[in-house]
Amino acid sequence: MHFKIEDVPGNTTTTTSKSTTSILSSTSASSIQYGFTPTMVTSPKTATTTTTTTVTKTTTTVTTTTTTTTATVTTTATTTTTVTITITTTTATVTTTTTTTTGQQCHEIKDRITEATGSSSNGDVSYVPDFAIDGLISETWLDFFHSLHDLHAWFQVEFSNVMTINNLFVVMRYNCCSDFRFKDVAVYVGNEPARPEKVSRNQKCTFYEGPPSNGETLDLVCDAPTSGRYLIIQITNFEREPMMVNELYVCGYEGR
Ligand SMILES: [Ca+2]
Repeated sequence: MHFKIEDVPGNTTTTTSKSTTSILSSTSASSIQYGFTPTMVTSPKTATTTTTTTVTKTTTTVTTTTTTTTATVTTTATTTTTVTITITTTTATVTTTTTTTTGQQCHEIKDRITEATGSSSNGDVSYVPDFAIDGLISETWLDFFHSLHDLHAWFQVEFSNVMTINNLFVVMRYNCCSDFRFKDVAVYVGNEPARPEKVSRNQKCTFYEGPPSNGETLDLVCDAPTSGRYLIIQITNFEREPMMVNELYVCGYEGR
């Protein structure tokens, strides 16, 4: 039994079915600016707000009927007036739907990733680094990147060329552990690959204190556009927690 991650429940045979979900949709974007054809994807953080407005319209129709009787005798004259008023009320309902999109737009550059590596893998083929860039989100106990309890555990992707990174989406592991392990995480971008047990010396793109919720998608925005051949997601504290990445989406463009 090489499946030794301590947080897997006792009866693992009931939780090994795979279920994957892709959360991002793609549309084409211009290739003029970036020298290649980037993929436009919309943030998975899309909220829909529905507003219902009720308008009441009142139409009033007044019909007046006048009857006049005039006596022909000289002593008495009588005039009778009858007024009939008809009121018609019409109610109309107008529904207005407003869709509000939040989060960052992303020129996704997964196709520029040539290799994914980790500070280690926990020894099971179900947790190798490639699962973090396969385009799928695992909702099970398997099929995401999971390192050992390394000091300053990290996950790294290498690009085919120098890329400038604006932001990234990191999908957390479902079911367990992200809510206490993914803390004090820095994202570094630069030309130096990650080293065992060492905090990266590349430029820090952003820092996330955490922790997130299990299954949460983090929208991490660089403090400033940051360029390099490597993007490294690394735990910077000394708690020796494993790095786990369910899926990574990197947003940027080629060059500096
Ligand atoms: Ca994945």
